[in-house]
Amino acid sequence: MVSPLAIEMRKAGEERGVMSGSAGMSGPTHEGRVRSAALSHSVMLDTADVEFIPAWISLQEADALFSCLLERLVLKQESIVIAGRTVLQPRLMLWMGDPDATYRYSGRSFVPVAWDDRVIELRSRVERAARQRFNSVLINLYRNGQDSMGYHADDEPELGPKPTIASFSLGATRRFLLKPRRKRSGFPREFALTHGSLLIMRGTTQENFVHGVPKEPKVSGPRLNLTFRYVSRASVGQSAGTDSDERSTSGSIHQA
Ligand SMILES: O=C(O)CCC(=O)C(=O)O
Repeated sequence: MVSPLAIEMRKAGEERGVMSGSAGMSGPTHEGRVRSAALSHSVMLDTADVEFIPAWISLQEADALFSCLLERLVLKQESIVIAGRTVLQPRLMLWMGDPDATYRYSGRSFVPVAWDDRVIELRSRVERAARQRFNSVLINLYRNGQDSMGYHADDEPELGPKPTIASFSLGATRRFLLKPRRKRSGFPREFALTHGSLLIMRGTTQENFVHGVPKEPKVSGPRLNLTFRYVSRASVGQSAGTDSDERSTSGSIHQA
């Protein structure tokens, strides 16, 4: 039984630094590069707490940042271990952050590269929007619609209980799917992650839900996604994490 879905749509507030906006949950993408009224969405789905700001930065700024980051960042296709098998992730990635922000997932340990100046500027703005400090960021490059991320939760022990994760997107609009760990009707829910959008997951979202970015063969352009996190060795032991991470998969939808 799905709990009542409460969707609060409100005018994007000055305090969140929202600029012009459009598109939203299951809404139109910004193909055609048209933006309309500024709307952000706070979505309570059962115990998921997700805030989505479709046009968090202006189109001009998003264009400039996208070209600049594509030029500056060196991303690689990394392998991870799933069920004892070493597989290549279907996308390129880079783990960046404070020197002690080592992150372990899917059988690998990622030591951060030093902060890039443009990413650290972006981090300050994301921190203000999310009202949360971040010491690291996972950067993923989806080269085209064949690249993907399988369903998983960002619930590694280093992230602590009830982590806030802020996900910033540039480039091609991609589908972001969110579904409960236990199968329920009416799911998955979908967000169109547009160029310049910010999606913030809080509270028990990671505990109760998994998320993923499926393949979209019709998408030809690249997309960069930066998910800001706070990792801490002190959190290890407070949170169990799971071994249900499927982020290496091709992006097909796995039923819970
Ligand atoms: O690319 C995305 O929007 C999702 C990224 C993600 O799920 C992650 O970094 O854990």
